[in-house]
Amino acid sequence: MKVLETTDLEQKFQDKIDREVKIEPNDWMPDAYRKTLIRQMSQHAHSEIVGMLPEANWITRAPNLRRKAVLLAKVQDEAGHGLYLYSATETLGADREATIDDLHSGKAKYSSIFNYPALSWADIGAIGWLVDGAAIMNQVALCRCSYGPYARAMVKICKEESFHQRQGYELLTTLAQGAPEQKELAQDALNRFWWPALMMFGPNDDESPNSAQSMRWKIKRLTNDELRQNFIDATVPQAELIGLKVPDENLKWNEETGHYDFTPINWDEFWQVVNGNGPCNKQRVDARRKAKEEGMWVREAALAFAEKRKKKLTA
Ligand code: FAQ
Repeated sequence: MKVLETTDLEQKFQDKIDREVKIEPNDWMPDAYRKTLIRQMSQHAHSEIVGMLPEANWITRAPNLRRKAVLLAKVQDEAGHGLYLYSATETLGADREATIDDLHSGKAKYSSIFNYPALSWADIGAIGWLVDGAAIMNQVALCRCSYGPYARAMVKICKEESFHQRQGYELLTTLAQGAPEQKELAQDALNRFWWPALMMFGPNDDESPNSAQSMRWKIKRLTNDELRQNFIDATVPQAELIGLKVPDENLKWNEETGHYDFTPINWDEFWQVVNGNGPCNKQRVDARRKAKEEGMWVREAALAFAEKRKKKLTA
């Protein structure tokens, strides 16, 4: 039997990708492909889990039972997304606990957006509408990612995110049509979440070190800038429809390009937040660390039970 050289293997791998054949966990893959997926998928999992914190903080203060039930369901969904994504990351050989420990030590990244506080009830609407909206824009493209387990996880996640986006928009619509003070709250939430939501898509394409290779491997199907532009084009009319103003003086429909023009993003703020200096970075990581420490007895009990059961079954 002919032993394939790495270069042959790499060629076959790329051919498969070019033919739109999914890569599965036991297939040969270049180390760099595996590493890039572990990086992106674990960051994505951490984002889902850390992302529960700003919203969970409002569950006890929801204004009525319907809103409370919806918010509870949404936060639970995010936990589920984190779990699928940690499992999908394990199919690449990553150790789940080590990955989580990287989050708790501050080594691992997670989405910049979750380092901003949710200051008012209107922020719950803005998070659903803008943060889940941006997440969907990105994740719909990831449903076609070349790595099978990630692509399949994304299909279910996108269905749930779509409900999240709608509940957020409906919440803000209700506020925007309410008393002047309620409309003000909605506008203030949009003012604070607009720019951080645009930053979720990552640096501009010419400053994105991972994009070119990830596009070649069809992990990413659209670039950071393409996704950001699609998000702006879809979201600005939604803001106008409910009488809110997007906080960008240079925002203007461009007949020639068929897209909105907008002010360049403040990348200094983005990198400050990514590098640990956002308004809530410390609080978020501390909360996750504390949750692990305080839940340790549950893990220990579950592991002891599993061990006992295993012994019984093999006795
Ligand atoms: N925040 O070369 P690129 C959600 C890092 S889920 C922090 O462009 P890439 C649901 C990037 O990691 C939201 N860091 O990187 C929800 C890289 O650093 P590294 C999360 C960021 O990977 C809603 C460096 O900058 N979604 O919201 C960010 O090709 C409500 C250079 O960047 C995903 O994770 C950022 N915003 O493209 C939950 C989707 N952007 O690792 C609860 C999957 C970039 O080399 C409540 N991820 N960086 O040290 C992706 O699609 C990609 O990883 C990108 C970045 C597009 C985020």
